[in-house]
Amino acid sequence: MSTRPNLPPLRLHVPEPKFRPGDEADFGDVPIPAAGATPRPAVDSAPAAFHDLAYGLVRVLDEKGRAVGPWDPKLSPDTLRGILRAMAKTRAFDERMYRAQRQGKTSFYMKCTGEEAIACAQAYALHRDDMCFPSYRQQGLLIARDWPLVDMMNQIYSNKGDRLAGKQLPIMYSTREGSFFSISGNLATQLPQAVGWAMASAIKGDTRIAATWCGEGSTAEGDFHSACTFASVYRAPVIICVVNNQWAISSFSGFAGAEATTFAARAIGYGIAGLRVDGNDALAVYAATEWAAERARTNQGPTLIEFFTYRAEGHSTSDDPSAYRSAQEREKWPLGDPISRLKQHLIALGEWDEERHAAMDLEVANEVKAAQKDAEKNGILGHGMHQPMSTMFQDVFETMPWHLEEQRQEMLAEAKAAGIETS
Ligand SMILES: Cc1ncc(C[n+]2csc(CCOP(=O)(O)OP(=O)(O)O)c2C)c(N)n1
Ligand SMILES: [Mg+2]
Repeated sequence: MSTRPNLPPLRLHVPEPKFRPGDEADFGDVPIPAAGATPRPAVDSAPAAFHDLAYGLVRVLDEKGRAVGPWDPKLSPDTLRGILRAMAKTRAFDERMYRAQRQGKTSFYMKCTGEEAIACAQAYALHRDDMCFPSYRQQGLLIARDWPLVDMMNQIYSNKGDRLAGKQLPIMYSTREGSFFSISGNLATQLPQAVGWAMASAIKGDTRIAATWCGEGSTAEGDFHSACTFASVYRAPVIICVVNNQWAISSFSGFAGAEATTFAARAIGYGIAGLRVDGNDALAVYAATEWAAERARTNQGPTLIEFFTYRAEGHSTSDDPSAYRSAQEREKWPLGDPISRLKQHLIALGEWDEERHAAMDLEVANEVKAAQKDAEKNGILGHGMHQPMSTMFQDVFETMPWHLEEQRQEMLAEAKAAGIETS
């Protein structure tokens, strides 16, 4: 085969996850710096001055639940309780909607279990009108911003209250009033869109910034890299968040490059400020986002933040993680559970206790249950047609192109001939 027998044959490296089903999981080799050990650079420092932060881990909450070090955002107990409640509500919402899918009330659902601190604490650190370009795992943004749960459920059920009229996959919310850009099933498209929106905001002389999220797997898409280039070149007022939950359906993070370096280190090549943050530490998430937002608001440019976390459950209701990863990973994962960690902190401060926590869990579960009851009045999957057939081609283009109008007419004529109701 070889044309030069004196040279070794070439070979490829194919990444392989450390643990597979049945394996003992051991994260002992994952470096976890102590809470409080990472310096906090001034917001106007040049990105080149803090390269180390792309390889470390910003952490605030220590093992005893104390907030330590320069990144402690020093939030009031009320704000801490607000973030805790948003996370608990997100988890309760996920539980309920997962169950609704299993009951056949919707076709699809995606949980964010274990990742709640990211969207929930960030919603508190951003302004309400900062524009969010999320992926499908940041439902916590809407929930923390007190967006009506019924509205989200209507979309999940594609029922007659669905503001998107059944045109999107369940969980792909969209709300202009909520500053929440339409979620796209095409991974990473939201990144260049967010950078473009941020550039437009600056061109108009506005004061609003943009934030965008993608999973670590999605950084392998070209869109991630063109977004970083534009963000760097024009110093766009944007925060690019990479949620590294270590899995992309059944592909582990190694296939997106995690064996070679960190995702935060992608920032260095683009000359962007890069931070790597404990994604299960709500205070570190808040502090990093506040820091990045201040950079963006004061024209210091973009920040790329990697949130290191773990996808505690399956990718979606269509997935079975026990087929490809060790069941022990979740319990062995060293950064813990974000809700338990913030709860422990509030208790350590003397601002919370087990009784109040149990009462809160009950309250949010009841709130979700009541919303579900209301949403189901608008219909669930399989219980008839919730949107008139005649609307099928609407709301895709501002003005319907001739070929869609032609197809619409054809469909209506066929439905009429078959005696199917269309309006
Ligand atoms: C362009 C594109 N490629 C592939 C898919 C199929 N797909 C949907 S989600 C997913 C995994 C994404 O993983 P990651 O970015 O890590 O996000 P996570 O699901 O872990 O939050 C894949 C491959 C898609 N929707 N779009
Ligand atoms: Mg992932």
